[in-house]
Amino acid sequence: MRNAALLDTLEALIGPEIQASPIYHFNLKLAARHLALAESIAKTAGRRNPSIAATHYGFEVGQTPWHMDAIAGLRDSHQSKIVIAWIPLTPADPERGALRLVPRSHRLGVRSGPFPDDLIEQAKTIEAMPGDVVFMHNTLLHSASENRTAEEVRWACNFRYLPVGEANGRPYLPGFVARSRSAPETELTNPQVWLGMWTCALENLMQGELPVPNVATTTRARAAAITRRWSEAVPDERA
Ligand SMILES: O=C(O)CCC(=O)C(=O)O
Repeated sequence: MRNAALLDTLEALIGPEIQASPIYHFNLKLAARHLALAESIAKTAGRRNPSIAATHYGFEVGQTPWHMDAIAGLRDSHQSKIVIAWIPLTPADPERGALRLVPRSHRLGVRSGPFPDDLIEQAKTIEAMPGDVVFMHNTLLHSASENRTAEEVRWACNFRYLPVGEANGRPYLPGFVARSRSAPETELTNPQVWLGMWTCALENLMQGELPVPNVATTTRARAAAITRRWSEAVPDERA
C-alpha cells in the first residue's frame, strides 16, 4: 500500500497528501472445484449459493456484479477524490476472472444497480497481469467475470486512496497517511502500528457503544456529522 511507484502515480492523480482508505479488499475468485466445494458446504449450512448470489459473499468469490465502489462508503465520501488501485496478484483475464469497466461511467455520479443494458454494452474487458495496476475513479461502473479454470485461484487487491483530510466513508476504521510532502513525519511506515490501530478500532466497535452507520440510509449531513465526531474523538489515529 506504500509502494513508491504506486504513490508517485497517485500523487499525479490526487496530489501530494495521500491517505490510504480503511476501505480495501482482497478479491479472490475461486475456481470451479473450489466453488463446487463451497456450494456443497453452503447447502449443508442452509446458506445461499456463494458462486452466483449477488451478495457480499458472491461478490468476493464468484462473478462480481456491476457496481461502483463509492457505494461502500458513507455519503459524505461521495464527493471525495477517491482513486481505486486494483492490483492483480495472479493473471486476471477472461479465463481466470477479468475486470470489466464502462469507460466514462463515472460521470453518472453515484448509482446502484440495476444498470441499463446500453450502458453495460459499452464495457471493456481488461486483461491484467501481476505487475499491472488499474486505476479507477471511485464512481466508475465495473464488474468482474467468474474464474473458469479448474484449479487456479485468482487474487487481486482493491486499495483506495484519497487526499488527506477528505472523508473516506468509514470514519470508525483506521486509514493512514501513505504520503505527505508537507508533513512526512505523519506518514505511517510501521505495519505493527497499523495492526494496533485496527485492533483498537475493532475492539471499540465490538463494545457496540456506537452503532456502525448504514451506508444506504445515512444521509450526507448525518454522515458528515459522524465523520466529524470521529475525527474529533480520534485526532491522531496512530496514537
Ligand atoms: O477483483 C475482482 O474480482 C472484482 C473487483 C471489484 O469489482 C472491486 O473490488 O470492487
